[in-house]
Amino acid sequence: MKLRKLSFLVLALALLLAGCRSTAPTAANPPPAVVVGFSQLGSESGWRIGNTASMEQAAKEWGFGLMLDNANQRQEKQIAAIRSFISYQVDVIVFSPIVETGWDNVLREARQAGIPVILTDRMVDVDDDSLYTAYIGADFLAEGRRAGEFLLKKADAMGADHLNIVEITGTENSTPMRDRQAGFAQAIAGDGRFTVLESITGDFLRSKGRECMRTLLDRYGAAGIDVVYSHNDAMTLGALDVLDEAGVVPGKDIVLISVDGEQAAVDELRKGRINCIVECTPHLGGDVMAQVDALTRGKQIPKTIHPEETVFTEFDDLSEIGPRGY
Ligand code: GZL
Repeated sequence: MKLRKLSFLVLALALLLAGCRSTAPTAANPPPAVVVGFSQLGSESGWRIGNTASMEQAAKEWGFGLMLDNANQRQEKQIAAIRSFISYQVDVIVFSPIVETGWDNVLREARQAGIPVILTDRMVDVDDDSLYTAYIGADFLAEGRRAGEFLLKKADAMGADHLNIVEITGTENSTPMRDRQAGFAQAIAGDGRFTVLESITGDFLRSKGRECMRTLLDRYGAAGIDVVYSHNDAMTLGALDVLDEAGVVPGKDIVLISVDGEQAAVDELRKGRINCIVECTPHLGGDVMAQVDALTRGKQIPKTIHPEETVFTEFDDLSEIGPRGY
């Protein structure tokens, strides 16, 4: 334990210098009893920034040391961060895997080191699911279904007999991208009113959401697109920029369905420029750290924990939506 406290001091200072956030212990502020290594995948959206803040706040409330590494959208950086957490011998490793595959080896190394791993926000696709202790994050299939169920209701309200859909997807091979696409497809399956013309990836980035919308408008024309289904608000906001430039009235000429529930997007929903936002909460820190606490006390924890989530649509009383905080 003494070695770890000393090395926490050294490593905490090194992380501080390297730009990773850690609270360097002092005499007045002794090293924490529990240290969490958290590999965050990046800062690509308001959702992600809100998620990081939630994790930092919850660690502070629990009195845990938090070694936070931001991988800036690079899987190899996440793998390196996990290896540094192993060499430091943190109590628990938490990470949000940018994509589902490529984690088996590093997760085996964590297991060999006797360090439990909690997945937050996104899943991994591994041969042996005992390589991680728990998944704490959204049910993305349900989110996708909610998006599709809104469209069924919207099509009924429009009295539409056919609607052309374009889809702007999130990061390829990430759980939210795969399951939001699958859930949406399940909800509209068998209903002859809908054609998905094309799905292109915007990588959850506003800039790429803009590029995607421009490409789709060039390819199909505004008259050829009835619905945009975008896997996150950042890309939706980028698409809105392009629709405005093209003189298209979003929410009226083209139906927009988005996911996350960032404040900026809810503001657009209230203006009628987005028709539906499926909520995906970034506030996972409380659940994660409560499970870290249980684990470090030797308790069994649930394999899967999904947060409560809802959907905001043009058919709802939008005055009931409180401040979003991200
Ligand atoms: C969802 C999360 C996604 C958000 C995007 O849990 O992984 O990543 O929907 C973020 O905003 O980039």
